[in-house]
Amino acid sequence: MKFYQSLAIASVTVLYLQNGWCEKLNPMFPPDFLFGVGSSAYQVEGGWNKHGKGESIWDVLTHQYPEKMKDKSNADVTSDSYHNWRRDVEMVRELGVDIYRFSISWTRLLPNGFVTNVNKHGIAYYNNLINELLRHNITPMVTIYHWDLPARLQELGGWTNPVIIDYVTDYAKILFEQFGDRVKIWTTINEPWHICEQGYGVDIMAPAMNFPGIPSYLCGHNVLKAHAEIVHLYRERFQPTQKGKIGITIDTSYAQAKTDSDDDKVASELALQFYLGWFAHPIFSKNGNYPQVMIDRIDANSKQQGFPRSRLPKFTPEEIKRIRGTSDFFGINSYTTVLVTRNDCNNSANFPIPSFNHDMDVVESFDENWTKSASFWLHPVPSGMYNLLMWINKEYDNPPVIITENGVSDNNGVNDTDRVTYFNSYLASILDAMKDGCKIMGYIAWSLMDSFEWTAGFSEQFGLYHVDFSSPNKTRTPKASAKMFARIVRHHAIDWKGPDRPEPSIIKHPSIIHEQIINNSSKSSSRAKIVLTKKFEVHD
Ligand code: GBH
Repeated sequence: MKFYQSLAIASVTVLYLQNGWCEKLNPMFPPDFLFGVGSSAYQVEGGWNKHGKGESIWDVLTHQYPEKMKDKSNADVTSDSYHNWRRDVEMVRELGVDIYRFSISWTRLLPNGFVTNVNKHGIAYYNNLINELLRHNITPMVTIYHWDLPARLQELGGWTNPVIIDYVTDYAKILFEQFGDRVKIWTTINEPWHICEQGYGVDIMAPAMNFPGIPSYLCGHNVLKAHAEIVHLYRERFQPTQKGKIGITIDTSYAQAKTDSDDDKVASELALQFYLGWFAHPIFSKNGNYPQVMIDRIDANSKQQGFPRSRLPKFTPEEIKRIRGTSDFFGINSYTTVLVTRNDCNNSANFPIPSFNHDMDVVESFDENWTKSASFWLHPVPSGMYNLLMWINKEYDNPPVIITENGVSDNNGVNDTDRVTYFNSYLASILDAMKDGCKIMGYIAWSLMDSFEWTAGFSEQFGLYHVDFSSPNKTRTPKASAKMFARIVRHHAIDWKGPDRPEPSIIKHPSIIHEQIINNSSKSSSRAKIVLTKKFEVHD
C-alpha cells in the first residue's frame, strides 16, 4: 500500500472515531473554528443592589413598571451569577468551549455611571470570573454594554444625548485598565438596533420611551460615534501592549422576500439595510456613512412631513472616516427569519408617522408552516442564517465574522429536543455558508443558562443549562442540548442523530435586486483584515 493511501485510510478512520462511529460522517468545522457560549450581566447576575451596585435602566423599568414584564418579574436575583460564578465557569468547562462571552454591568463597577466612584467589589467580582476562566484556558469575551445603562445617564437623555459618548468611553477605559491585561476579545455595544428602536422608538426595551421616528436615530448616531471612540481609545492606548481584538455586535433577523415579486425582493433589501445596514454600513462598507437608501428615504419623508431638516442626523466627512473600519471582526446575532413585503402608499400597515417602520416601508409576517418556539418572534428557519451570512459576505466584502448569538427558546426543561435540532440545523447552515466562501471564525451559542429574558421575564428560556429559579442556589442542570453541544465542540462536527437534516433546501438571496438598489455600496474594503486565531496571548 502506498504511503498516501494508508494516510487516507488513517485519516478517514480518525474522522469516524471523532464522530463517535456515527452511521454517516457528519459535516465538520475546521480545527481553528472557535466555539463559545454567552450570557449578559442583567440577565444572569442578580445582586442588583449588592455591595454598592447602582441602579440601571432595567432596575428602574422592572421596579417601576412591573406590568411591562409578561410575568411581572425582574432580575433582582435571577440566576444569581453574582454568587454562582464558580459554578458558571464549571459549566463552561463541561461544555468544553473556547470562549465565554459575558457582559460587564456598568453600575456594578461605576454605581452612578461616572468614573468618580469606582466600586472595588465590582472590580473584584469580574477579576474572580476572568481569572477562573483563564485558569481553565477559557477565553473571556467581554461585552462592554449589554443594555443596562446607569439610571443617572438616562436622566440626561441616555443614548440620545451626545454627552454619552464621553461617559461610555470613560467607562470603557476603566475596563481596559482593569481587565485588558487578561481580556483579549471585546465587543463594544450589543445590538444597537434594539437599544435605539426598541428602547426609544417603541416601549419594548428600557427606557421604553415610546417616541417614534426621532430619538432612535439620535441614539443610533451616538451609539456609532461612541463605538468608534471606544475602539480608537483601545487601538491607540491599549491594543499595542494588550494585543486583543475589538469589534461590535449587530443583530438582525434574515428578511426573506414573501414572494418572488420584485417588490418583495426590494422589501428584503430595505429591511436588511434598515435593521443591519444602519449600523454595519458606517463601520464595514467601503465608503462608510449610513446606507444611501436609508438617507434618501428618511430625508424625503422628513421633508414631506414638514420637518425643516432630516430626522436622520448627518455625519461630517471626518466622522464618516473616524467610524469606518472600527471593528476587527463582524459580530452578528441572529435567531430567526421574517417574511417581508412592501407597505403601500396608503400606509395600510398603519405605522405611526413618523416612525422607523414607516421610514423602512416594510411589512413583516411569518409563514404559518414554520416551526414555533416559546418566543412569538422566533421561528427556526436555518436557511435564513445561510442567506444572512451570504448577504453580509457580499455587502461588506467578506469580513471575518463571529456569530456572537444564536439560539432558541422553549419551556421544556432538560428534555429540549427542539433546541438540539435548532443548533444542529443552524450550524449546518453556517457550514454551508463557509463552504460558499464566508469567513466565519466562531460561533457563540445563546445561552449558557436559563435567565431573565427581558420583557418576557422567565416565561421563555434559552439556556443550555436549566436553572431551578425556586431553589436557593439556583441549581443548574445540563439539558440534552448541553450534552449535544459539548459533543459538537469536542468533535468539531454536527451531531445529527436522526437520518435527515430537517431543512435541506437553501434559498439563495436575490442578488440582482440587491445591485439595483445599492449601486454605490462597497465592493471591496480597505479595512485591515484581521484573522482571529485560536492563539490568544494570555494562554501562551
Ligand atoms: C438578543 O436579543 C439579546 O442580545 C439577548 O440578551 C437575548 O436574551 C436574546 O437575544 C434572546 O432574545 O417585541 O420582538 O422585540 C435578540 C432580540 C430581544 C428579540 C427581545 C425579542 C423582545 C420581543 N430579542 N425581543 S420583541
